[in-house]
Amino acid sequence: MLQDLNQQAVEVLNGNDRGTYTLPTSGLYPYQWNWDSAICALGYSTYDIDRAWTELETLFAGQWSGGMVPHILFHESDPGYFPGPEVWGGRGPVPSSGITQPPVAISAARMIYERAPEQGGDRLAKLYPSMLAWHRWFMRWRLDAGAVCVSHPWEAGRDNAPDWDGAMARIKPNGVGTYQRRDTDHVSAHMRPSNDEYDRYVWLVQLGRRLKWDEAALRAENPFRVADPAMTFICLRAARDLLAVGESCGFETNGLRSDIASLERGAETLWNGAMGCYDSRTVPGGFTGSLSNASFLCWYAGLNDERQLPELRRALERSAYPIASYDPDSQHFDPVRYWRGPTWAFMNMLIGTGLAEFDYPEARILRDATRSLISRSGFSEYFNPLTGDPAGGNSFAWTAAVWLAWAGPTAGET
Ligand code: 9WN
Repeated sequence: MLQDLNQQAVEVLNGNDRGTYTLPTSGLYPYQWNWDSAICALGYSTYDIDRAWTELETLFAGQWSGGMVPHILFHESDPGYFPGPEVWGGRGPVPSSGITQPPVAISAARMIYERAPEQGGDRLAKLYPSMLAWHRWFMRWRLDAGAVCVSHPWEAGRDNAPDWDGAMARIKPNGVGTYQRRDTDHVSAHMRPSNDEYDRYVWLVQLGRRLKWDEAALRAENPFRVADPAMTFICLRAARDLLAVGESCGFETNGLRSDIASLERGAETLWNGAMGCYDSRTVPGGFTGSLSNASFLCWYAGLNDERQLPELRRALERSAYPIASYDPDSQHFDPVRYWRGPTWAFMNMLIGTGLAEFDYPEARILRDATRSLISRSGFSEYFNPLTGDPAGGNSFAWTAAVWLAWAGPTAGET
């Protein structure tokens, strides 16, 4: 039965494979997404190392001259998605969005290399300067006191997390005009962001396009800036991974040590002592009061922080199908609305990877819980943390990849 799921996972991944990149799922998301691709590459690496590298190479082929790697690459036009390339007006080598996503791809490159160094040395060497340029772009444009900020909820990848509510309320989406959402053609509206949120997402895209995605101009005019624990922790791990492979392979590592120290200091600015968790911080402003699945990525970042353990243990017990993307005891919790409560398998994998590296038994508890969830409800986009029911899109590439790379029985013991 679990072996059948291996086969099904490969079919889901291959079914979304477009040869050199992978769709998150066809219909709802007909393009290449940044952090989805990184997770897919980890899935491919369990049975096809060459295909795993190709996924990352296609992603980096869309890198802008300043180092930014876009969150969506529009390889082939598809009217089924809004906002498409003509709305974004990206200015890179491939039609794209104008924002990025957390750089899981950098850490994925290290993992894939270490899985089969003899097959990946040349490909890693070619990708390394592009990865370093992306890291430096974050350091140049996104830091606040060392924590990494997001400039759009879509950049965080946790689109409608309550973390952004305060910063979103600053936006008055006047003049956004009429547009047609396409996401609710595919998924029931009660599982998706609200229309008020969508107006603000689109308003921010229009602002970026008007400013030609000039980061200095955006820095001055964009009212949305939030220091995000997920972005900070994922950038911190990426920097450590660049340093590790740079040193072992003899690549340039200038500045990485001091960048790591800055990011560590930045992570500490996200510690909300009153709540006992890592929290987002609106800039300017303060803590957002958010205990989310992002709070538990500190171990993934290489920070063995015992202060975060009590809430982790509570999160593992509080819902039958952990880890909820937002604290079930919060007034903002909604078990099916996207990033306001549902469980996301790939976030569990990142959290569990970090926990395993510090030998916490919770790594195994989380992996086993994710295994039962996927066995019960399939390769869904996300899941209701209270009932385990599937939610969002189905036949999702990254959930299948998580099965192969971490949650399934052949993924190796944690
Ligand atoms: C906007 C593809 C992406 C994920 C994000 C997830 C969702 C897009 C959307 O889907 O975002 O980027 O249209 O809702 O929130 O994490 O990368 O799976």
